[in-house]
Parts: sequence; structure tokens; C-alpha cells
Amino acid sequence: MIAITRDVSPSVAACELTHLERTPIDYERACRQHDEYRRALAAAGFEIVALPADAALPDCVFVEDTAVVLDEVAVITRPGAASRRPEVGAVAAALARHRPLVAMEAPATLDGGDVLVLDRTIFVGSTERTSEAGIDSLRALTAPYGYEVVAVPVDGCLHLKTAVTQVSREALLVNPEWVNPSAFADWEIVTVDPAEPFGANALLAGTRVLYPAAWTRTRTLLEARGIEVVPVPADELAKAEGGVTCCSLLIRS
Ligand code: CIR
Repeated sequence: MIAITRDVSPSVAACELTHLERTPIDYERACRQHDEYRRALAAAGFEIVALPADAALPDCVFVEDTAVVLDEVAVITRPGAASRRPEVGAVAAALARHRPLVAMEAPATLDGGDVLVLDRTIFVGSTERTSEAGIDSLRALTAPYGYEVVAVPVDGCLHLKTAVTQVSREALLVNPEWVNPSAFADWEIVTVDPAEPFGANALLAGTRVLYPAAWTRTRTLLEARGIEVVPVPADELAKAEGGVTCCSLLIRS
């Protein structure tokens, strides 16, 4: 298993922001937390690919948005924020070692943070970043491999995976304020503690879940279900509206 990651940009303070007020971001602290995240992924059995940052690309650490990696193919996205579109080149070059690539074209826009792959179904958030053309493009590019693409309305947060992520073979972690859990009828639903609205973004890495250390109440709910949770400090990049899924692309070998 391989995890593609990218260093934090020294210009991260100039990141895109949609739902958060801009607050100072401590670059060194963000780097330290990102290193800890990489160590947790390595401990979970992933070989870490660490791409260098680009000072001209404030959001380049959030590699998740630049691609959708499936077992058969990787789709290179066209991110919804124009400032982020030049991020795709370096990630595509790294992915090309592991998967055949296909690429989205204008006018389609799609952020990987809006894509939740659950077996052969690809749920895609309909958001400011991901357009209908982007969803149609993903459908067309993945249909040859037998995937069904299902569009899901998202309201109040940046991406679908801000609102829902997979935490075990059977269960999804959801903030029902931002996405309607009825879209995921075949899944057990764990609801975040209401005091932790950003607690629905968890990273299933093999059999364990990397999870922001800040969300202790929701963590207790996960552990009560027998889920192994690895807390990681993630609050510095959270100021850039990034969570734990955003900072890697996981590749099954
Ligand atoms: C952005 O607004 O694009 C970045 N500041 C944060 C992207 C986070 N990515 C993700 O949730 N997949």
C-alpha cells in the first residue's frame, strides 16, 4: 500500500477558504503535524511518497483533491478552485508509476474531497467545487470499469468528505447537518457528536482510522464500536479547511 503525500507549502497561509474565517497558520507547526500524519500512515503499513511543495501553490498539501484513485485507473481531476489547478501535474506524474491515468477536461470541475468510493459505487458531492459536468465526466471515465456514480447534495461544508467518510467495512461516520444519511442506505451510520461538527472526516487506512486528536467525543463513539482509532494532531491545517483525508492519496497495490 502506498500513500502519496506532498509537503506543506510555505505559502499555505494564502490558501483558499470557503466556510472559515482566515486565521494565522503556523507553517512550522503545520509541517510538524503533517510529519506526524505521515508517520501514522507509515505505521499503518503504507509506503510514503513525499512530493516536494511548490511555494506558488498554497494548497498543494491537499493532494486528495487532485485525483480519484481506483484499483484500475486514476482520474486526474480539474479542481474547482482555479488557483489549485496547477497542483495536478506533480501528483499525476507520481500516480503514473502506479495506475493508468485519465484526465478530466474543461468545463468539468471536481475536487477529490467530494468523492467517496464505497465498493463499486462512487458517491460524489454536488458542491461549489464539483460541478454537474464534473460528476458527468467522472461517470463517463469510470463506467468502463463497472462503477456507478451517484450524486449527493451537500450543504454547509466544503466537500462531501467533510460530511461523511468510511470508518470500517460496514460503517460510515456522518454529520447529518451537512449530508442526508439516507443516501447511504446500505451502510451503518455513526453520527458525530453534535459538539464536533468537523468530526466526520476520518481516514480509513487499512484496518485503523487516522482521526483528528481534537474530536475526543466522536472518537469515543468510534472506539465503542470496536474501531481502532489513531489520533493525529490536525488542527493547524484545519485552519486551511483541510482534514485527514485531504493530505493523502492511498493506493492499494
Ligand atoms: C481548499 O479550500 O481548497 C483548501 N484550502 C482545503 C482543501 C481541503 N481538501 C479536502 O477537504 N479534500
